[in-house]
Amino acid sequence: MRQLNQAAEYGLWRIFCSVVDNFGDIGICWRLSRQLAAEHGIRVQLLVDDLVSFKRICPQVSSQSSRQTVAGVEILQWPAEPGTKQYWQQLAPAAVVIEALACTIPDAYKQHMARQQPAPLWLNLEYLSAERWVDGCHALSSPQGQYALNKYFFFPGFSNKTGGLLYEKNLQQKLDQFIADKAAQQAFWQKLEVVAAEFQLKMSLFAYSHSQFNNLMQQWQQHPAKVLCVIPQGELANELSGRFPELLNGELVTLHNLSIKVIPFLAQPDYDLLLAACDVNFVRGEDSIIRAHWAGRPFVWQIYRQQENAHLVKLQAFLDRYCQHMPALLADATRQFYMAWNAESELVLSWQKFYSFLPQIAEYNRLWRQQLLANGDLASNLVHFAKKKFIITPNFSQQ
Ligand code: TRH
Repeated sequence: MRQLNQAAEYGLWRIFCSVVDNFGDIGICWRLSRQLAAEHGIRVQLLVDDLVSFKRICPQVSSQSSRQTVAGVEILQWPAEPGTKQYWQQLAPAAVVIEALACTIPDAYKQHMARQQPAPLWLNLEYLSAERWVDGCHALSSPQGQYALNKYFFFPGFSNKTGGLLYEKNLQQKLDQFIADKAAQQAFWQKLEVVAAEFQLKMSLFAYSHSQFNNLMQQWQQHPAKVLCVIPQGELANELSGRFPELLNGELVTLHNLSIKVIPFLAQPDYDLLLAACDVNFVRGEDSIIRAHWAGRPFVWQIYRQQENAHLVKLQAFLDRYCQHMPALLADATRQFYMAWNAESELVLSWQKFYSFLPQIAEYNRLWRQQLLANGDLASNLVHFAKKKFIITPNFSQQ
């Protein structure tokens, strides 16, 4: 009943997601949509232009269906332009419209919004950045003259002046339980056809291609105990399969003390468990870095590459915040390995240093996580923001 009342209060929320490349856009939109529906009782409609990518992170999605409901979220195929004016105009009015990650909603839909009474709350959910300027830009609005509408900029981020980070209620409890439950972990690894007990160090490696990766692999081969490196299907796995074709059949390739295995792309909740089940996680992009935070294990971030090395500025900004309270030696080791990993420079020495600090990094990460959680979670902050901006709109719930 409470949920129904909430739905009536908030009306329909429509989220637009365009998959530029990779999985970050849909990964973020899907988590947000599910959380708004499950935890806030909001009716959410997610419009996505690439159901095939979506299916990779959520196997329940049908890539053939233009309208379906999964996990309480209505999923609509975002139709290709042109000739779709009618499509946009027949959509039920939404109380909140989220243009996610710099996708551009169609003009015909903007006109539709402009005719709505009252006008919807229009938000641009921005990319994640730790840069200082974000603090000053979060929640600002920009008048969209030709439509007589305001658009608000909602920034995820690492400070209490931003919208925070995606984090589901009870996630910590769920992950802690999994970490404490040896049988559950064993069952998890079994599903991946891995005998986890054989390895002293287990790592997940979700990365863009990397010219120096071979050096790191050689280093891992010399590790004094057995090391497992699991690599999700994708770019890096394909590259490695040039040398070890059996990897693509799911076979374990063992090189001295290093074993490598390519694993299937997992459903999002299983990927969260993988991060919790490993001792070190190499993550990439905007969503997996945050999931690695919640897993509480040491992690290394390969940031999404941008032209003219613009991503390195973002990386420095992240490191400035993340390493701020680390003891100097720990901060040095972390910075060096991150920079080497992202600039594709020599990795062996910086890895050795980073590795020697793993227990301290894990401990530090738990404190850093608490600090971030004090900023509230992104979905709740978004709901709070909407509540402040728009007043109860019961009519929308009838649509
Ligand atoms: O896939 P990405 O490289 O996505 C990128 C980045 O987000 C980048 O910042 C953005 O600008 C670009 O897309 C367009 O990395 P990311 O963000 O970590 O997204 C991966 C998603 O895939 C995340 O939601 C976790 C999910 N995932 C699974 O569900 N199963 C898996 O097995 C793996 C490896 C990932």
